[in-house]
Amino acid sequence: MEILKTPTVQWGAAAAPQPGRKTPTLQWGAAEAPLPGQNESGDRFLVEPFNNGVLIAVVDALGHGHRAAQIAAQTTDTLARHACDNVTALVRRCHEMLHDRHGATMSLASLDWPSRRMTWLGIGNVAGVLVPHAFVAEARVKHLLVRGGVVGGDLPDLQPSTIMLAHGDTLIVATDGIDEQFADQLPQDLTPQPLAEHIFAHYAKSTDDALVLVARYSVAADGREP
Ligand SMILES: [Mn+2]
Repeated sequence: MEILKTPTVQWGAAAAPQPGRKTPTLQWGAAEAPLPGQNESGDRFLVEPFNNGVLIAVVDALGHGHRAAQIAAQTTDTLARHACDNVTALVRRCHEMLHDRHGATMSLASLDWPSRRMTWLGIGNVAGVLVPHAFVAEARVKHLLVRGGVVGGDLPDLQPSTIMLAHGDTLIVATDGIDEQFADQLPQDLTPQPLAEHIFAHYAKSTDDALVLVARYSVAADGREP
C-alpha cells in the first residue's frame, strides 16, 4: 500500500494573509493497492486545483493490470487538463476519449471555493459519501448518487447534484474494491490520511484493485492551521 503525506489545497494561498479573512482549505489523503498478483492498478485518483476550485476524481478502469492502469492514467490526464470544466462536460470528454477502448467508471466532485459548493457526478461503481463536520451525534452520512453505466460504453443520464459545504465536511470516495459498508462505522477523530488508511485496512477486498480517497473541507481564519 502506498502511504502518502497529507497534502492540502488552499484557496488564495499565494495572497498575503489578512487578519479576519477566512481561507477555505481542502486536506486530503488516499490509500490504494492493486489486485494481489498485479503490479499496477486500474484504480486512480486525481486532486487537481484550478482557478477558484479543485477537481476531485476517482476512476476505476475496466479490467486489471497494465492495460487498465494505462486507461486510468489517460483518463485522469484528460480530467487534469480540463479540471475547470463542469463535471458533465468532463464525463462527456472522457466518454469520447474512451469510446474505442475499454471503458471506465468514475466519480467526480468539483469544488467551487467562492460559492462553497461541491458538484458531484458518479457513474458506475465508485461510491461517495459526505460525512458532516465532527461526526456530531445527530449528523448522518450522506450517500452520494451513483448511476449505473460505463464511461466509454453505456453512459447513463448525466444529472449532477450540488451540495453546500460546511466547515469540516469530509468527502470519502472509494472504488468497488472497498466494501461499501465502510461508511457504517467510521472512526471519529482521524485526519484524512489516517482515515483513508483505516478504511483501506478494514474494508479493502482481495478480489479487485482498491482505492479510497478522503478529502476534508475546512475554513480557518488567516494565520491558523486548518
Ligand atoms: Mn473495481
